[in-house]
Amino acid sequence: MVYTTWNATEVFNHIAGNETLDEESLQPLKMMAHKRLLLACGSRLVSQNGSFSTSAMAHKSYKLVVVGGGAGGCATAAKFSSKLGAGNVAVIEPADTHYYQPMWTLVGGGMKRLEESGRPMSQVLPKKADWIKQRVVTFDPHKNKVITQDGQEISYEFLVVALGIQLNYNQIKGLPDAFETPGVCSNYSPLYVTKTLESLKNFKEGNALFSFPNTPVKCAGAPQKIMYISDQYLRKHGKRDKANIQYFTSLPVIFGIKKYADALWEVVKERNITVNLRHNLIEVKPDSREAVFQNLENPDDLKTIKYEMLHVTPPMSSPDPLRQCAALTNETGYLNVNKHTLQHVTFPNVFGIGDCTSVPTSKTAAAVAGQFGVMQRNLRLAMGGTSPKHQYDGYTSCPLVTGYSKCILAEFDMDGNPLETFPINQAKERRTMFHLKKDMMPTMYWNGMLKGYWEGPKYLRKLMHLGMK
Ligand code: FAD
Ligand code: UQ1
Repeated sequence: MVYTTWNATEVFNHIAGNETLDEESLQPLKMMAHKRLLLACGSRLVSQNGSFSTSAMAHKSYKLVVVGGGAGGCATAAKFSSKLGAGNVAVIEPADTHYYQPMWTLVGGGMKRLEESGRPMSQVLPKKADWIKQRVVTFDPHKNKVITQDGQEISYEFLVVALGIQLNYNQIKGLPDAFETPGVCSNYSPLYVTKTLESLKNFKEGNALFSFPNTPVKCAGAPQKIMYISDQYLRKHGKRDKANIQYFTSLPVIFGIKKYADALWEVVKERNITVNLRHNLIEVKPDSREAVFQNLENPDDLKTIKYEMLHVTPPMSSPDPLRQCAALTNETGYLNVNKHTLQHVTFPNVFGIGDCTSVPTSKTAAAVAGQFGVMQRNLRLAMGGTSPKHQYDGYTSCPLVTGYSKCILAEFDMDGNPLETFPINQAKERRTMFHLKKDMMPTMYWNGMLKGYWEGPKYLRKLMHLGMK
């Protein structure tokens, strides 16, 4: 095990994507962004079949444009399309299916089916909003417009950016091709999540490896939730004594918040799981079934380890079209918003919500819910010509599922302090929290959050603590 001198704030900033890069680290990013910008500009002129696009001159205009129809975008569109009426709100979203991603932990562990986690986008986006089924390729905040892949220019009075975070599997040598081979899986994509259960079913003997990348991620607990579920699966099926379970994390800690980290160290000790801190997965060799990890404290130290099963959490980044717009982003490429008001720091008619923003908290749907309450109120004030006054406290939550009936419900704020809803010790593994995660949260998401009614458990917390928190 490697020990380092990172402090809690550094760890927290790392997970939240809030760390700054030096000029040398930024150089390759800038070159890549420049190349992609040229490609993106090209795609505006040429349609998918290679001919010139007839829609290159199409131009539409809206009071509010929402980019991205995921958790944050859907809630925002629902709230404002009902307030502003038909024809005033557009959502730009390319996907056919809206996924409730938090369910993928349970899909990988065989507790839910993948189909249960998705619904047609047409059913979840509000009827009163125009759905532009396109990918945004260029942001032009100086001209209050965005440009889509098929060349449409969409103008706005107000813009909400809700693009989520980008998965970069291809930054690991050997991926994504190795997903076609036995034992390699990832709960982070609908393409690979069903391979997790398949890998567990086919497990005979050897190493079961679980990785955490050297970038910010969404739901920082998910890479280890599936490890605890896998441990329980292997025990249930009489294969645990043939398995060597190992966690390889780029971080210097098991979890960013000490209260929950202490509880998780107890879990790994009790379950006989090995934790390797400051190790980053850099290559998968499917022919020899080996994974290569780099020791981040000593980069020349590469460890090649045989696997029977390898669960990959990919490196992630701000989405390319956003990263390429320097006017909108901070030095790490995320949408540069005021962390309390969620208004853009230089364009007052631009707001952000969710994983694509610079807000220094752990990226989760629970955080999106908390941000939504603040953002929609501040956006309404901005639309009425008033300055935003509502303040986001950084609330986020990570239900750390540790088996088929147990869960530690981590809840904390942007300073890394626990901010718990229930007046009990939430660092303890509990069956009630497991049912909250597995049975209650999906209903709350589909029927509350996506319709713009769920703003996180702030009022429930006050009630539970008799107004004291
Ligand atoms: P998303 O919901 O990801 O939506 C982004 C949308 O933008 C997508 O629909 C995408 O298609 C669209 N988009 C992307 N690029 C473009 C483009 N160029 N133009 C237009 N649209 C675009 N959170 C929890 O609170 N609790 C959990 O237990 C939990 N567990 C998780 C487990 C896993 C395995 C995963 C993967 C995530 C988990 N999360 C959890 C995290 C949660 O799902 C995300 O934080 C949340 O969905 C973020 O919402 P968002 O609106 O920012 O982005
Ligand atoms: C939450 O609000 C939320 O967003 C919808 C989640 O995402 C699925 C969560 O996992 C959790 C735990 C919360 C917080 C809710 C309560 C009732 C504590």
